Amino acid sequence: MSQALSRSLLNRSALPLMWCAGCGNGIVLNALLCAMDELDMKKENVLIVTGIGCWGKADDYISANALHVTHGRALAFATGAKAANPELNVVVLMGDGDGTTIGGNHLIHTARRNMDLTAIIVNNLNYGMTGGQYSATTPSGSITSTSIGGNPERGFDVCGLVSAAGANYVARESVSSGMRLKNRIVSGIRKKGFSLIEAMSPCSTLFGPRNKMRQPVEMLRNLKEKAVSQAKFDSIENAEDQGYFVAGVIADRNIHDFSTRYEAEREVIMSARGRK
Ligand SMILES: Cc1ncc(C[n+]2csc(CCOP(=O)(O)OP(=O)(O)O)c2C)c(N)n1
Repeated sequence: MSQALSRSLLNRSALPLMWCAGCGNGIVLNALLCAMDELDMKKENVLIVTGIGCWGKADDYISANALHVTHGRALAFATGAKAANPELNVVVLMGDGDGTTIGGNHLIHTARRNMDLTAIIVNNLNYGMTGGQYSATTPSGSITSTSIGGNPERGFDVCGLVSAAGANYVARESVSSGMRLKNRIVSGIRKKGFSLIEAMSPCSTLFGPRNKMRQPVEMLRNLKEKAVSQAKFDSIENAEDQGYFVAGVIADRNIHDFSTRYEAEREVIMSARGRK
């Protein structure tokens, strides 16, 4: 990425990164830092909210205001912060366990409210930090520490769910395409209303080796091959069962966001009470 050298909001004092070799989190972090540079975001106006998990440690490496909160509740904290200070640029970083499994209900309702937040969910298809248990996004049949014979459940289509719930911007990319990921994050932060960027990423320590991808590079290659357009996805028989996923922009619209509507309604109430 050409902008990679600037990364003005990188907290160099926290380096080296704590993530395993071959993990995709560093690529997503880099994409976010480059996006923030491109948007000329100032640390005083940025709040990073993280839940618990490997990706939840990302705020350590970002030089901005941060809230590191309880597992699954990052969107609830972020909603409170944004409602209290609508000027803040709030970016919420969650794993698939954090954001879609224990935190799934918050995800649905934050999208429904269309809160003006940007969420980046790193989907590594399992609970990384706690030993590779299956999450709500683990594909059917995958081997994890809690599905040793293959996951009997079906994984969530996170973008489909959030789009149906009403978010203004929804996109999915793989870490095999860092520049596209950065571009989606830029669009998501620019968009008023709720934005979700799902980053498909390898867990090269726990998920890969259990699922016939011993080397990190095999996981990256697999992600690159399985990221397809909607048209291609629709043309492949049993695409989901074969691990294909749609990459690109899933939703991009301008339904009114919570903060704008709330502010207008507050004005009405205040003037009815004779106060401004
Ligand atoms: C309420 C609560 N339940 C469970 C845990 C244990 N826990 C910590 S991290 C984690 C899973 C994280 O997985 P994910 O969100 O997918 O992030 P990753 O580590 O893969 O980046 C769990 C279950 C916790 N800290 N708090």
